[in-house]
Amino acid sequence: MDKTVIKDLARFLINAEVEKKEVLKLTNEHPDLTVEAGYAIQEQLVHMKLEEGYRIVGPKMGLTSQAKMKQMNVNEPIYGYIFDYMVVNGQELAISDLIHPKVEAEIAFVLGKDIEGPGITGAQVLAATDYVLPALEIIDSRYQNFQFTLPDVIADNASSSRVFFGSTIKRPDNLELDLLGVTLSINGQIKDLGAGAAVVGHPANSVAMLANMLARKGLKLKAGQIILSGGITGAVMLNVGDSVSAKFDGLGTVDFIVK
Ligand code: 0L1
Ligand code: MG
Repeated sequence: MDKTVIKDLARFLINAEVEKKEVLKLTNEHPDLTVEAGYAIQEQLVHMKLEEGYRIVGPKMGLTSQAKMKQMNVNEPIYGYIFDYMVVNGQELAISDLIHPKVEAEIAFVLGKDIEGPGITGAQVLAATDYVLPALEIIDSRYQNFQFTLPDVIADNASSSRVFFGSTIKRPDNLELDLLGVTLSINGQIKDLGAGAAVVGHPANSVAMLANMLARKGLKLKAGQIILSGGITGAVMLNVGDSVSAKFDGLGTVDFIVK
């Protein structure tokens, strides 16, 4: 794809985020957009955000559940990036800054040393992990009604928007992350629940897949990055006034209110 078109499409998606306006998916105008071109647009978008002065907190995995992969007809998750401005300090989500946010519960990993694929396994990820912590990721596709194809959502930085991190941090060897149960409640009602195994069998497998996918681009996972491994629960739509609470077995709770 032509470099100018890649730049224009990346700017189009950044503008949609900044102006909080949903847009039509890129493949309406560019029906031949490939997954590779989707990542080229994402890379350009990341480059532009870095140039604007934002910093990467870490990469994230998306579409890690069987349900989401089946829905998108893919057999591999996708990745995107969480930036510093996306991390919410405090317990309030300003919905007026967003388009149509949804929330999903995830486990985040912080590595003690770099991991470089290919061939990385979940066991190697666990051995390299300093600690894990609970997270609530807010996804906010820039596309109308969350309607997109795979290249579209990759270009849109995997719908990344905001994240709340919990304050309980633990070494992974003290936890069975695949069996770790999570409930996601809104206004006191459980909206979804799951166990870590919902994330490609084990959240560490997801981080290993991420390392191997990044290796195809000559990139690696870096020590100190906070990596979101993928949704244990489904993504639930948010409305003003919602009180959101997720309970993670052994990892405490993460709560916020939608303002
Ligand atoms: O973090 C995620 O799993 C989001 C991936 C993009 C799909 C979506 O927006 O639903
Ligand atoms: Mg997610």
